[in-house]
Amino acid sequence: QICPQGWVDFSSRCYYISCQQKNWFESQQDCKQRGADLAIINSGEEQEFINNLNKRIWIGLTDTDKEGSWNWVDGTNLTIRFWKQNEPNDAGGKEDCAESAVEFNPQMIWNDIPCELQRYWVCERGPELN
Ligand code: 2F8
Ligand code: CA
Repeated sequence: QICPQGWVDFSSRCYYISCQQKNWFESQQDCKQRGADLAIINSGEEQEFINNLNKRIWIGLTDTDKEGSWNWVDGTNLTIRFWKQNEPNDAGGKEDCAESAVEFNPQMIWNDIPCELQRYWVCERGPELN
């Protein structure tokens, strides 16, 4: 079980860390083209790994379908949550995509922001099975 070249292995998952910034939709599209989705965060350890990248990045979390109903792009249930205090707040009525910022406390790090903003992004996929 190995990650494709240029991907980082963490806890039996593979992560692609972008060097450019794109809006949320283009970022998810880029991940799809790489056989992945934007990062889906399922544990404190995974959130800490993302935090340690030291970049503000898009994660695979959006409420574009229904305001206030946050969904992971891969369809899995939103169980563990790492929203900052008082987030998500849909500021200005136009914040439908989630970013993970860089904080001392990685347990409170997500914020909803407008999807058209430019951010780095992280794709996540399983390893290649040989
Ligand atoms: O105070 C929280 C608030 O801060 C900013 O808006 C002023 C954030 N906007 C961006 O980062 C674009 C809001 O999302 C955030 O809720
Ligand atoms: Ca917000």
